[in-house]
Amino acid sequence: MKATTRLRQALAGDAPIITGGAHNGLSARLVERAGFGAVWVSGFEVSASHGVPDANVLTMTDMLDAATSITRAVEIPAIADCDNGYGNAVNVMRTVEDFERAGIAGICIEDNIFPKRCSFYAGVKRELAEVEEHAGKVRAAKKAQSDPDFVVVARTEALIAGWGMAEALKRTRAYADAGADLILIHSKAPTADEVLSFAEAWDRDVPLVAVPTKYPDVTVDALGAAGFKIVIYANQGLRAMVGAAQRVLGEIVEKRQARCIDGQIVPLDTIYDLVGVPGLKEQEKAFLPAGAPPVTAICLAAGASHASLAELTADRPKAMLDVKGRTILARQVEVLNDSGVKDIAVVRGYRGDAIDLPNIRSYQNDAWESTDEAVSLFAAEQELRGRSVVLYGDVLFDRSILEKLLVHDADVVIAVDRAFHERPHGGPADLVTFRDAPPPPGTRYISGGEGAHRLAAIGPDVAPENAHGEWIGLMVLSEAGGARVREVWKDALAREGKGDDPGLAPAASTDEAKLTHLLGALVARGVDVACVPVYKGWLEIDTFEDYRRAWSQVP
Ligand code: SPV
Ligand code: MG
Repeated sequence: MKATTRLRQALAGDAPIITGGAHNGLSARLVERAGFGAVWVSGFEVSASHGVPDANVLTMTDMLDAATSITRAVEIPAIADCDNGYGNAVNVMRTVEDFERAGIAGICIEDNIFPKRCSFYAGVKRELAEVEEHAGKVRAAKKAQSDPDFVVVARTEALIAGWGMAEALKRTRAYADAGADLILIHSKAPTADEVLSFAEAWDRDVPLVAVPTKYPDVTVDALGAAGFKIVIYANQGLRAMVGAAQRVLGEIVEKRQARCIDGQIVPLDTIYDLVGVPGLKEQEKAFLPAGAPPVTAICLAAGASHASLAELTADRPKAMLDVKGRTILARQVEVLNDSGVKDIAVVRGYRGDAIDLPNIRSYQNDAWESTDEAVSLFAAEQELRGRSVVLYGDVLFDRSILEKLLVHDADVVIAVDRAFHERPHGGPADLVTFRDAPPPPGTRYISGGEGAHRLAAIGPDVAPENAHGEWIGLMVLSEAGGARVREVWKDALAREGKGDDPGLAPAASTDEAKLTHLLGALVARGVDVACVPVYKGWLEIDTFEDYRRAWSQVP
């Protein structure tokens, strides 16, 4: 239904329409949410919002802009304060056309001369237009409207100017006779007596409008009983905002931080809601290309280091070791970011407080001394909901390796180095055998040309002579893959809880479980773990010897 028709319907009801002043879309939304029946595009508020007095300093188009943002923001009908119509009757006609097009349900024009002065400014020049001139504007406005439901409110400033009740009545009768739909009788008296006496004397069949700014004691119902059909609370919202902002801003400057004003300001979510962020999300979902689903990286950096690195890692975990000016973790983050993985979580444990990279989420494995990788991974369980990259905190790898895994569509994908024979090994290696016969050792895979193999067995127990490669400590899980891993873990915990073997052999308990044990358990359940073959291009920093090698090999 059109705003004009809604306003007409509300006017046909018994109760007065409680109307709230606004100056933009947000303030209008506050008016609407508070339960007002209509919004008043207030010249006073719009002027104030520009930091200028309410004195025709702004132009008609400034007011039209504000009115447009208001009608776009709310469902309730808007009545625009059009001052004196921004000129003579000719200007009024153009004003009506423009405001009608902006979806305004009605305008109000007052009998101030141009340029006007706000009704409440003391000590300023106050002159009123001739009665005939203003009646002419009312006739022009009614003639210019194209929608028969559009409302023209005629306002007299006779009582404001101190010209008396007789003058106010003379003027408003003329405006009613010129076709005004409502009469606004404005008063700056401290009680409602003046407007109530006016209403008492009012002898036209045209309803009245009140603006109880200076006489706030009167109730909407009392005004309604006296014949007022619209009651405008013209600027209380703005004054509330100014009061709150003055308090809060002053306190921030005084205390030099913002914590002190917690509780005095609304949470950001309140603003998100007011400006329609939930709708924005819906629109994005409905109309933007889905693109690749976001990927979260989970870096396991909880464990302590090998004895040979004890001195270097006395105050930090291995992931925070510096390799030629950047830490291992910073280098990992860079490779992840370069491959489009921006969402990164780190599981901390040993010296976790030393992990201080910006833009990463942190989880804590407090039991890092007595538990292993699987417990660390599940400290960040909530990150396993979508697609994820799981990596050890002590490996450096080429971006091309990660990208090979990311383009793969299997639910569980691991990177397996086929050149493992050539790699110097400090500690035990996670060797891998494939279920299917691989090409002969030394085969160089060409990126994109090879399929993945399927995992048969993984871990340091795989005999080198049976191994087809070495897992580099990097895996990618789809949403379903993550769900399977969680399922394995949940079952293991449940079994263990009942005193049974957790099913993560060779780990005897969930505390001892490594990622290789989770992978083995997936295979045992018939899950295909895709092994993407790679040829070197990575480093594991386990021992001091590895660390020294990293310094010589990393660019
Ligand atoms: C306005 O809100 O701009 C009005 C009402 O005209 S008042 O300021 O009370 O005069
Ligand atoms: Mg005004």
